[in-house]
Amino acid sequence: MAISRRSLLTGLAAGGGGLLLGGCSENPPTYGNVLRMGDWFTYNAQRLMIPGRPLAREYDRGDITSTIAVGTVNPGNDHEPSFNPEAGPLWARLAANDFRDYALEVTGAVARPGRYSMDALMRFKARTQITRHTCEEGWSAINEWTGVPLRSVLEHAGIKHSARFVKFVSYDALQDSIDMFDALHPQTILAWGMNGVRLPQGHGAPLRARVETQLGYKSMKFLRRIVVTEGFDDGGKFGDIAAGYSWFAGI
Ligand SMILES: Nc1nc2c(c(=O)[nH]1)N[C@H]1C(S)=C(S)[C@@H](COP(=O)(O)O)O[C@H]1N2
Ligand SMILES: [Mo]
Repeated sequence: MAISRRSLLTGLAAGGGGLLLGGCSENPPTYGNVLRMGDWFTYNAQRLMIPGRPLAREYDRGDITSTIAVGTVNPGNDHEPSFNPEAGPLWARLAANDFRDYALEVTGAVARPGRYSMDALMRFKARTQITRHTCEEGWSAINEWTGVPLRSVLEHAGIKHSARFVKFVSYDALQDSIDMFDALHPQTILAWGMNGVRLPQGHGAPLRARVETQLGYKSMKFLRRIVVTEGFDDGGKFGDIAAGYSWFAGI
């Protein structure tokens, strides 16, 4: 399956340039820093070499491996390295009530900003995929993920033509973003299920991103909010760059 060039251009072309054609100043990972030219090259090389939209490999149920939860496993625990004093206690309160009061906030460059409860998210047509998670630290694991394609939620909220990135804000002290190309990818889902059960706490309950085209750290757990942005936002002290990671981690 491929996202047509037309839908890509609809999503990206506004605002002068567009990702595929833009010059350096339009490309997110460098912003003037020579050391980040490697990111710029990887990003552009991938985007040029993959004009269609290849799917990440999908596996069979028998290939599923055990997985440990890494990074934040409990955003409500103030001993966690990425504890967020503002959001962590909110998550703990929601978790105590089985996330019945949870709502994902969708804001930014959308026609209809809003909040989506778990029930609302689960009413969208779900996608299930068995994929390999590849952590930047060298391990990988295969699991089945079920959720709503990010694309469905973005289209429901009404993506503005100026939209170019989707930012993920977590209940811990992490943020990340992906470009519209990956956001509209059919395997980019907001997962609420894992291996046939509701997403376990340590793996990002109640909702996490699965970005199958990039390394594991791009699959943000414990989603609080998604913000559609027109400009690149590196997440400041909450972002990849501050943590020493590449913003673009295509695989
Ligand atoms: N909010 C949040 N998301 C996160 C992390 C984290 O610490 N906090 N760790 C990332 C990293 S480095 C990896 S490898 C995966 C781990 O997912 P898992 O715990 O389900 O194995 O989540 C990613 N998403
Ligand atoms: Mo990771």
